Amino acid sequence: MTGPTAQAATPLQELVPQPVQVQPRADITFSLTATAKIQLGTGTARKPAELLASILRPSTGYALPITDEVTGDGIVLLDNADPKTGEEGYQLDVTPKQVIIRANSAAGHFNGIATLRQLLPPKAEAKTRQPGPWTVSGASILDHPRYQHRGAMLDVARHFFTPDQVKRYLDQIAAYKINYFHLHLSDDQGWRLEIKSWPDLTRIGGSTEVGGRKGQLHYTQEQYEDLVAYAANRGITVIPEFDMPGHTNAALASYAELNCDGRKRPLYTGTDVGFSSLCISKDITYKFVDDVVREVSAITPGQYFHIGGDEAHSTSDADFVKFMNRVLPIVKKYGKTTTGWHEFIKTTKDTTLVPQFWGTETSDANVAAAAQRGNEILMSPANRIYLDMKYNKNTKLGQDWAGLIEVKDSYNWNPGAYLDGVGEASVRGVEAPLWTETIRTSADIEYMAFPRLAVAAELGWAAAATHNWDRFAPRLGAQAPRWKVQGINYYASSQVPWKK
Ligand code: TNX
Repeated sequence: MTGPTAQAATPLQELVPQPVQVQPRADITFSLTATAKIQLGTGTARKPAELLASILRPSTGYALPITDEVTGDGIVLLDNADPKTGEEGYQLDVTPKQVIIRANSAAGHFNGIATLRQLLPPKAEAKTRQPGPWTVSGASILDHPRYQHRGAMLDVARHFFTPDQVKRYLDQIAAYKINYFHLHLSDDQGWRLEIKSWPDLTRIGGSTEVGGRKGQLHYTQEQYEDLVAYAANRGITVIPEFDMPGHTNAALASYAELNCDGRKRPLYTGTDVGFSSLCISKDITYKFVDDVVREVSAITPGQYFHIGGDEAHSTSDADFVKFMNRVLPIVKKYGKTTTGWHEFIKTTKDTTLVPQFWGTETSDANVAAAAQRGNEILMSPANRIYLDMKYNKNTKLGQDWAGLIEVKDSYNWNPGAYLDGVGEASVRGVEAPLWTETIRTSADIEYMAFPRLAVAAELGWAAAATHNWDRFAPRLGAQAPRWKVQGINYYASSQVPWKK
């Protein structure tokens, strides 16, 4: 081959993220037909099989029954994958009559299925019946991720998003092998999850948002559990965040006793940061935190609880330490592992906790010291991978405090060699946060997240040695037909050769 544009690319050259090994088998083509079955050779693949069926049944119009018998044509899900595939990898082999996916875990099967979806024609993603053929080019793929944590965050506090809007985003991120979804559930402008022992958090604190819209702008615990299950059925673990001790005006407006002066704060619908703080010296503050962590942990199967901790500009350093010294043991008591914006890590030497770096510099002494002690760092540098940053000065949505982030800028950094003193082995993964001060609709979410969310997924999954913008750009551009079929409102950056 003389170059990516010298001949028509096959779907094997269009995968995002790039797999570890792709061996084309030019002599083989598989076609999914009306008699195909999704065959389970292992119980761990049932949820992945159900997800695949739910995507392919509407578009193909085929019955695609899920069977426990491995026989006949169709898609076969087996265990006993090559140990090289690790916890989350898979092998995918296209034969004339079957596509065989092997993995040693449900996570591996979810990832294999995400690859298979991209090997099928884009119309496979349609919600209505489309004409075939449903061909897959012959290939053997062996794949596993660079990092264990590939994340997306959605801020539902600045603007509230309904469960259906959140599910739409979950569908979109699952297609790129994102395995953690961080929900920013409280901030100055809103408290978004029902806490039964503190009902005014949502009754008052969840009654408005940026811009002043009024409503019941929160999730009941049942709705949250449904979202957690919806994510799990796509291989995604939810990480709930309750930001503290700053970013707490919504709570301070709901309960007078959380304020040092015993007076409720007014609701806030602007976009300033850094003006609020829980009252560090009052015991009721820790009763409040305990109740929130207890109730939320009980309905959160994932290991991580995010305590925020960022921009506590209205809390003194000494108070910040005092606060974290009381809060971190509460999270532990309820069986969860604390993750938080990186500021909190200066208050603890616990190496199991996960600081999320969100700075705009390439060095941070506290984060480097934590990495030296053994903490794993989650990488979200704001000037690289904040999805709310404008692409260029003409972008109507978003902010620019961390800079303008064109698609190439979001790609051209190495998470494993970015922060001084934080090498590859200290990096847990990459998360792309989407703050929503300026974001109000699903179309807005999609415009900021696509294509940069796919970039984050590539950085989190693809092997470091494959990092090359000229080779990545056409693969990214090849996603456009899939996004069009799904009605995803992406930003058609002129840096990317978009496929028609
Ligand atoms: C900073 S990043 C914040 C958020 C804002 C965001 C806007 C971080 C941990 N805190 O409160 O929404 O900037 O880009």
